[in-house]
Amino acid sequence: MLLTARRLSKVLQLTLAVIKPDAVAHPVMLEALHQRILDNNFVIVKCKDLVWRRQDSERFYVEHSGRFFYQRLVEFMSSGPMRAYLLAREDAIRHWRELMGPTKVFRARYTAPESIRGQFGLTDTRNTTHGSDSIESARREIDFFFPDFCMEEWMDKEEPLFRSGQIHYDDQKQIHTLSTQS
Ligand code: 3AN
Repeated sequence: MLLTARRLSKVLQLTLAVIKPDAVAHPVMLEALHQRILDNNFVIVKCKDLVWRRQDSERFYVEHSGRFFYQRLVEFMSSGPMRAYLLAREDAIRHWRELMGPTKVFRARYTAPESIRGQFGLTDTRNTTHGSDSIESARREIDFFFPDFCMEEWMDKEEPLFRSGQIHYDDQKQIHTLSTQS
């Protein structure tokens, strides 16, 4: 599919988005979330399905290790397959978090019923998606999920092309690629 080239003036920002095991377990929900990403003008730079070991979950959420929900969270995040996305957009971090809605599902349902968590969230732990909350955490989390990806190199070489060029959505790979690469 050829996307209409949208010439953007602001530099694209990268963020890490994760579809958690509660949503990946339901193919229809997973498909709806993938479509939601596309409908909201995110560029899908990378996408991968994976399963965490308990140690991965503990390491990723180490900042929450003293919290009452930590064990529950660690167990849940290593309980089944999930999907990680490397997304690009102007203000990607803010836009993805806005699209996810509040962490707490009860609040999401009432204050942001159209949000992903408002629509699909089950509990405060099984809340469908994750998103980086700052530039620093995006850098750390992208590195955690996509260790071979070099952010500096992408910003330097690919970002200007993604921003100004024609982008193809590759139906097979389910990611965007530059037209010049196809
Ligand atoms: P967010 O994912 O919205 O950035 P964080 O970073 O505060 O929220 O929390 C990380 C994850 O920990 C949440 N996505 C959720 O799965 C879990 N969590 C946060 N707060 C609670 C809570 N009060 N009860 C249960 N699980 C929670």
